[in-house]
Parts: sequence; C-alpha cells; structure tokens
Amino acid sequence: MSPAPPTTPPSTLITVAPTGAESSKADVPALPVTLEELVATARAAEAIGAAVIHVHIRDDDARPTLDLGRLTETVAALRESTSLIVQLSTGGAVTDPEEHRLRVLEAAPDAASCSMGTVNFGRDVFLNRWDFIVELHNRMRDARIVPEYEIFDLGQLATLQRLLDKHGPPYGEHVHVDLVMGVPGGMPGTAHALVAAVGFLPEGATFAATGVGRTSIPVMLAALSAGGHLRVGMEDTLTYAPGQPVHDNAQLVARAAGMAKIAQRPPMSIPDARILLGVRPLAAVA
Ligand code: KMH
Ligand code: ZN
Repeated sequence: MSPAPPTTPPSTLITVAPTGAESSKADVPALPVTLEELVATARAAEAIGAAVIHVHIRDDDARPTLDLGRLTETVAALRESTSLIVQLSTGGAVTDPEEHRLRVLEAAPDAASCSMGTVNFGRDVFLNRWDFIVELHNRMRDARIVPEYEIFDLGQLATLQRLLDKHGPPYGEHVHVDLVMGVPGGMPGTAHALVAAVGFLPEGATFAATGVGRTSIPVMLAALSAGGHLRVGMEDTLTYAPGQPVHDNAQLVARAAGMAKIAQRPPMSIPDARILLGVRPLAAVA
C-alpha cells in the first residue's frame, strides 16, 4: 500500500531565490548582485509574503562567489534588515569545488540547501557525490543548520531516503524538500512529474517546488494543489510571460502570493515558517 498523501497545510511557505549563479548582470540588469541590491530585494519580498530567502552572492565583478567573508556579511545584513529565514546555497555554481561549498556553513545561516545528487545542468554537470552529500548533511546537523533537500530528479528522492535511513534526521528533525523542476537534464516541470515526486517523499516531509523558465506556472499551480509550498525568483525565472522579461523579484513573489491566496492557502508568516522548518529561534542565533 502506498503511504497516505500529505495533508494540505493551511498556508503557503514562500521562498524567494533572487539571484542564482547562472545569469549574468550584463544580460539581466535587474538581477540583485550587490549587498545593497540583495537587502532591498529581501525587504521587498518579505513585505509581500516571502518567509525564506535562498541566497547566492556575487563578487565585485558580479561573478558568483562563495567567499566566506562576504557570505558572513550577507547573513548579518539580511538578519539586521529583515526577519526572513536566511538559507545559503551550498550548491553555488557548477564550477565551485566541494571544500568551498562545505565552508559556506561557517557563515552560520539559519538554513542551507543540500542537493541530493548529480544532474546534467544544461551543458554543464552539477556534481553531488554520495560522500559529499553525507558530509554536508552531517556538518549541517553539527552546526544546527536546517537543510533544504534540493531534488532535481526522481532518483534523488531515493538518495534522500537512504541518507535519512543511514545517517538520521537533520537538525530540527523535520525534513523539507525543494523540487527544482524543469532544469535541462533533470525532471520535467510538469504536474505529472510533481505528483510522481510527491509519491516518493519521506514520511512526514513537507515540500516546496519551483519550475525553471516557462515551467514556473504549471509547477506553481501543481504544487499548490498538491499541498506544497513555493519557491520563486530570478534564480529560476527571467521571463514573466512570453516576450515579457521579469521586472524584479518582487513581481514574482507577488504572483506567488496572489496564487497562494487564490488557492486559499495564503503566505505563511515567518514565525510559522520557523516552526515548520525547525529553524533555531532567533534568540539562539550566534
Ligand atoms: N547553481 C546550481 C548549480 C543550490 O543552490 O543549492 C546549483 C543550485 C543549487 O543553485
Ligand atoms: Zn540555488
């Protein structure tokens, strides 16, 4: 017998992923790449209904970086200016070495991404070896950082189950998954694929979903109707409608918040999101 379907939560956790590592500022001038731009984006997203920010940062030349000093400064600035849950990317760019990706945790965010397998990524490869995954999962638990398990393809949910079976639950005990759909090389961004993925979630897990490019809307609608949460932002979506470039991240968060309200699952408050994800209380943050 297959496990019972997850119950539908009364509200929707919205994560904004404003920058990513793949787009260039020259091609996408609205991309937030400086600390000031990132903080302004975060404040706007919070005001509209986001509860989590998934952060990639850039260097002075707007190139992706995992520089620890900058990451630490970014976490501090986001905490000072917003109440958002700060989730740092440990995925970085496809060119980032494993030791740099592990060192991200030293910036002491509330949460961090933890990808569950290797996937073709357009013409590149996003490499996530089993031993690296285990190291990341264990170090996050030791550092009391909540993982968001990033799933690019169906088999990565089997890897997640194996990880939990062999190495135990994450810090906070709750398992939260992000289905990153429509990456060229990963699972398609369709309702059919989303329903299949939901069937392989670990027991008790919650999930969010994001659809890359033009899969953004089908994935958003499917996630809402399947009881899931949403990730939106310019990391994944640069075209708002055919022929219409995204104006800014706030536009994407506003659309997600609007859809969540239509689904009668309005944006989740940040205190509720902290409880759901098992993030450390603010008073306990070093
Ligand atoms: N930039 C991708 C190669 C994550 O943030 O953890 C990986 C990524 C996943 O964006
Ligand atoms: Zn990312």
